[in-house]
Amino acid sequence: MEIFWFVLGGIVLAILVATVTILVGRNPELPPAEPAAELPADADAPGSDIEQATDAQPPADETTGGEPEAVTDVPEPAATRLARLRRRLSASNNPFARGLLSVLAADRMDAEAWDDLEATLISADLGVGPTEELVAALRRELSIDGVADPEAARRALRTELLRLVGTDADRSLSMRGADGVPGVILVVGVNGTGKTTTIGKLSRVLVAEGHSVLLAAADTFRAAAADQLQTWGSRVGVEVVRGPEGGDPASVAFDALAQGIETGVDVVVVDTAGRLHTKSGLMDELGKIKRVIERKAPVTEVLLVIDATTGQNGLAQARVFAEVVDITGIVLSKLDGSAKGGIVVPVQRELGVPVKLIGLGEGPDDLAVFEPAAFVDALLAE
Ligand SMILES: Nc1nc2c(ncn2[C@@H]2O[C@H](COP(=O)(O)OP(=O)(O)OP(=O)(O)O)[C@@H](O)[C@H]2O)c(=O)[nH]1
Ligand SMILES: [Mg+2]
Repeated sequence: MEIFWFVLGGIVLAILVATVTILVGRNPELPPAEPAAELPADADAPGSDIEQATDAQPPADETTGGEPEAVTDVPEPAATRLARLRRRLSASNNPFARGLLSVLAADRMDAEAWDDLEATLISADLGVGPTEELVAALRRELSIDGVADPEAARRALRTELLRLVGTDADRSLSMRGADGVPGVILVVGVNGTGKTTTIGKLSRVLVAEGHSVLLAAADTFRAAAADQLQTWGSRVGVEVVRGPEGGDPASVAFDALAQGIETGVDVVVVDTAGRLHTKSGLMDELGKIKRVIERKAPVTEVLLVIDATTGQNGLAQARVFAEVVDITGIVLSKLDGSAKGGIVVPVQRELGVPVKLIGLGEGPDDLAVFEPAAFVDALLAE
């Protein structure tokens, strides 16, 4: 019996020892568990490496010509641009549209309403000739269809406005250079019309469409002008060729073309200094810029930027610029909030070239391809 208790005691002791051994044996595992607990800290390191890698991306991209901005600064798609066009031209924002709608809101088109319509169209710079044509056509049409219906008046006005603006013209930008040389877009106009801003906005569109673009800062009057262009360019990863302040603008354009040909870009866009059309020396200089560029490559598009708010004066400018450089397209800037949207019609007639682009604000995506139906619909929208 004693032996039994002795054996039992031995077994219990053995179990105790084994338990203690296991417990103690586990304890040494705790320290490794602590480093394991530090793993998150270690994991932080790879984690921060990842963050660093993310942070490091922009510098890495800097070597590829400021790509990060091209990635982050995504131009607005055409569809929402058009929605904005509608908003900016609609009656709530645009005095021209407001004038048209108030006339159309009349119960009946009596003599006074016709006079009001005529006055609205003329003050919107549609021009006397086009206004008379439009009013005569409307009166003809509405006298057949029954006079008093404002909806019929709106439909007729839409048809006639569209006819005056024209739907046949090719409004695409011509920028296909011959034999692998870049297309060249030369941008001209009087001071402050929106040339540089338009080029900035246009660069974004071209880049978004997958074109490679080079900008030429051939406005050497002010260093700030080249800086302004550079700011626009850098946002979408587009390089700017610039010269010394006060240098020869033609030679900057020439250098840009040389670089554009060498690097094989699709299109070179040349910004020029604003110049009064009445200063013949400055106009001669513009002619020279174009001739010098054409030693390298044909200028495929000459865009005249006209500020829509300047009204009839825009026509006078257009005439003189067209004599010096063959204008191939018009950019009507500052149409947002302008009561002068009617200038589209006389300026196209005067020059025989279409409005191709319209500026609708100071924002980077406030430029739209001019689409007559969208333009007229926006003007006549409720
Ligand atoms: N509201 C509005 N402002 C515009 C538009 N386009 C340009 N602007 C503004 O007009 C001003 C002149 O624009 P710029 O692009 O510097 O004009 P520019 O023709 O290059 O001027 P110069 O080089 O000095 O002849 C700036 O304040 C622009 O933000 C537009 O479509 N709408
Ligand atoms: Mg400028």
